[in-house]
Amino acid sequence: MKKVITYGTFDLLHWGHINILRRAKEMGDYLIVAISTDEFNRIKHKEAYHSYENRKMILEAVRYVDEVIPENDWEQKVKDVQKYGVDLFVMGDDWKGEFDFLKEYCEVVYLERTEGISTSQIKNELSET
Ligand code: C2G
Repeated sequence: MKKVITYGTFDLLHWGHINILRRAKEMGDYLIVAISTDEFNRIKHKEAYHSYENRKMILEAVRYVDEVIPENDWEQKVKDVQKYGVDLFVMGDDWKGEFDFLKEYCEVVYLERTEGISTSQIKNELSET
């Protein structure tokens, strides 16, 4: 069974997120999503609208997602890949090259980001109404 992992905040879940989750799942058999905790979001200088628990619950309802684990820090990826027996690491290409150190442990693929949508765009446009 080919296990895939991806990481992110996934706040205000939108079709750009669904595009990468679908493609990531299509590249294997089992998709793990490591979702940023509220504390880690602070480290990423991100303020999520939904709490970790609610973002986790929403992701668990997505057909492409098989398991959701917490992302607590920048350092956990190698451990996660080993602990969960991950074969493939996938991220949007806004992260291209950032996680190439994982190539020692698994396949690393950066997928094209979906243009025209983002959580910050949603927030900005709603705040202008
Ligand atoms: N994404 C995408 N297209 C968009 C928006 C997001 O493909 N229009 C992808 C991002 O490239 C990322 C994933 O969806 O792979 C989740 O995006 P975010 O929730 O913004 O995650 P981010 O803050 O980039 O956190 O350790 C990695 C970090 O946790 C990534």
